[in-house]
Amino acid sequence: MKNIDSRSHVRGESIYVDDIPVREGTLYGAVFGAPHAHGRITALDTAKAANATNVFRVLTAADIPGENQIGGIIPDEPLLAADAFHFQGQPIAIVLAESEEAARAALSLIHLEFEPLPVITDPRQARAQGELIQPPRTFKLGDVDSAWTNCTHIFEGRAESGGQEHLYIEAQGAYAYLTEQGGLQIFSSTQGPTAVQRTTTRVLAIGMHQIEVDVTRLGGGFGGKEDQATPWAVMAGLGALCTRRPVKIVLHRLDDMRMTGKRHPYSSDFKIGLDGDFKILAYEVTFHQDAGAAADLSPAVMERTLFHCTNSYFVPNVRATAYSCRTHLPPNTAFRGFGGPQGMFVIEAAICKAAEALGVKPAQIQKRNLLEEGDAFPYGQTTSGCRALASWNQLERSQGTAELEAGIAAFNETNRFIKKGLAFQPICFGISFTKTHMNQASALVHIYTDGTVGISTGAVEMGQGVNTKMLQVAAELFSIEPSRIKMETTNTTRVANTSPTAASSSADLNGKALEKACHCLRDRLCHTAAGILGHGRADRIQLREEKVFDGDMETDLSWAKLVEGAYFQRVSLSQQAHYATPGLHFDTETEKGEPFAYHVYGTAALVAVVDVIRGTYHFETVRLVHDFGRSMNKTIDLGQVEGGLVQGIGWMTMEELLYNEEGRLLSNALSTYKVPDIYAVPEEIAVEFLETEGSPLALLKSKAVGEPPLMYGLGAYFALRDAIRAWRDTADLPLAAPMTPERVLMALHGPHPVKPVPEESPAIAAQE
Ligand code: MTE
Ligand code: LUZ
Ligand code: MOS
Repeated sequence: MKNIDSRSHVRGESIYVDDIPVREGTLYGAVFGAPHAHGRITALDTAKAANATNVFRVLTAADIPGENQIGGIIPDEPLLAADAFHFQGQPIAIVLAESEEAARAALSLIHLEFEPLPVITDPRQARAQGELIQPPRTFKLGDVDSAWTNCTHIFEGRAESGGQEHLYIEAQGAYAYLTEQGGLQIFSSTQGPTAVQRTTTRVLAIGMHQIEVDVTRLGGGFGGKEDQATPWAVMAGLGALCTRRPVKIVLHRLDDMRMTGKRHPYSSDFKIGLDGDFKILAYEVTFHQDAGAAADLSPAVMERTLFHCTNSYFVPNVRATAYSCRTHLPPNTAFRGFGGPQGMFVIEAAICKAAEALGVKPAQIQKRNLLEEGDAFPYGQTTSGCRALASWNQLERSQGTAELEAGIAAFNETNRFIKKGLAFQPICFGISFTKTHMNQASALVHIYTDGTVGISTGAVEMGQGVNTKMLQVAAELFSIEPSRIKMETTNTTRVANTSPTAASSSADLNGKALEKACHCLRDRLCHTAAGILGHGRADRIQLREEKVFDGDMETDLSWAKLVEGAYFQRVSLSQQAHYATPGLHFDTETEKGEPFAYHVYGTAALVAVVDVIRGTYHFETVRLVHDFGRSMNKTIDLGQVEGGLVQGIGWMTMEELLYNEEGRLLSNALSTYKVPDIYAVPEEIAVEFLETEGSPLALLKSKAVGEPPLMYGLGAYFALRDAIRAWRDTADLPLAAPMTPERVLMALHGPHPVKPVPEESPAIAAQE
């Protein structure tokens, strides 16, 4: 089954917010953001802007009828800054004009006076000054303090990972207009339609029942629209309410990059202890999360960092503490992996440091410590259906990693100016929202009298293929042609109170709700068919390929005739259903529980090739074995693995997000912020499906696949480090990502303390 959007995507016919035909009288909004990172507002004059040609009105905090508050977890962020601002680009005013150009042009006429205040851009400094979003949290297992005495080897260090721009192709945007009787219609490019509805209610002081949020699809979200699509939608709604005209706000790419939050940078300290056999006995880690200027989703992201602090390893004694530090950057937010990758990077860095010091390959330590069935995570849940070792072994066996390793050694022996490096990257990712109550979803199915079907769920299509998977569920349960089924937009009046499409869980949650609805309808139709066939034995009825079977006998009744018959018998052809993942719980007092429905495992091997004169590099091959359960759509799932992997490699290598000390984003355009393009993609990506039982909590036993593959990308950093090591000792190299070509060059030739370069091999001497 192909992705149902492929055809319209390729033909340019797919509809995004900016493609919605606008209504007569539409106004266009442009947002005036704070010119500095921290300041107290002393004067704001919008009169000149408001009088500019084609400008209709300028809105400020004073125009907000409800609460000037958009903070979801902690109420610490205004929609429009009124007294003070806390990051560069923080929205202060909205210009509404007859055209986008007129709105943008008027921005420079807004006059703001402010008293500058000190700017913090370093999370450790924020912690030192007591600037925390919430109190720190600590996850513990065993007894770390007494475990150190049993360790043969102990290593300490610091690990740092940078931020990451989402760079969804469709920028943030929304379109809103008033309908009759106080209603407000909002089209938003959001992963969380209910979040938009709820926050609009708060800010505009109108009931949720008056607000209809509709989402056709997103041109990518990657977490950047889980929460941060909301303010633009609320602003469009505010504009519509204040002017009684339709309002459209679509961010310019440069504004989107400057004003929105990104993946959280982390700066962390670790201490790791191993026994003589390289078993990890103890691990202690302190995370400093750069939350930016407001909480946004940072507390939840920080929580997932703690959940994944030991990645796919069993460590009997752990103490992990995380600080969410308030700085003056745009509030950082969800990004594929949601803090998990940042947590995993630190233990991988710790293992790498240990391996380099002990003179062994990191893989030796990694493999020795993989989780086994029944092992406990620091949060109390134990593994079930663990595939950590299975995926590693299968990778070694069928992807020829031993030959790969031998080939690299031979290559490095004989090549002086090009060096190769290898890294193994196991992953383990927990599936479920870590906030238990969010693990619910619903679906609504209508069967029309002609036998066609319309499906609504709470899931938002953002390129990950969830609509195709939903359609597959209905097609399979009704045993009808996919062409009979239409996936409707995600709309808050058809499916209410949704969780955002996030946590890789939307196919599982919404698909399970859809399964329930389809089962109900199928049961009703089987009863109807049994009645029509005269025996009343619904248990004998089967729907198969658009036909009704009585036991194994085909009948004259087709799907379409059955549906029509049901209508004339006044049987309901519509069904709503709700699903909540069973068995989940978590206690934040003890920091123990069963937060995840299941875990996804896998192992990758990455080969980096470094030009040691230039510091440039590429990835020759990535081979991986991934635990899909029983993939319900291999094409889509393969796409998720490839996309996630490349996005992870980008984060670890070329994507360097830079703010200066004034909190100004320097990498603010595509000329200065590099994401992987087709040339940066590994030459070979070999994905092997580890076919497993799946999990009963996964949709059709097809495991969630959206986020986990991003974490294979962590290996890119370590493969590069391994290649550099073939040229020069890396012991004193900071464990810091991204490993840009600039950083690689400095690692190869820079002034860090150098240990003696190993003797040159005879083969290289011969080349001389
Ligand atoms: N794939 C595409 N093409 N575009 C996206 O925006 N977002 C990722 C992932 N894959 C994303 C994507 C993120 S962050 C998540 S949480 C999941 O898709 C969400 O969808 P799912 O729950 O259906 O897996
Ligand atoms: N969003 C969220 C997420 O609110 N809770 C989560 O646990 C989560 N995990 C991954 C991605 N988004
Ligand atoms: Mo994904 S970070 O859960 O939107």
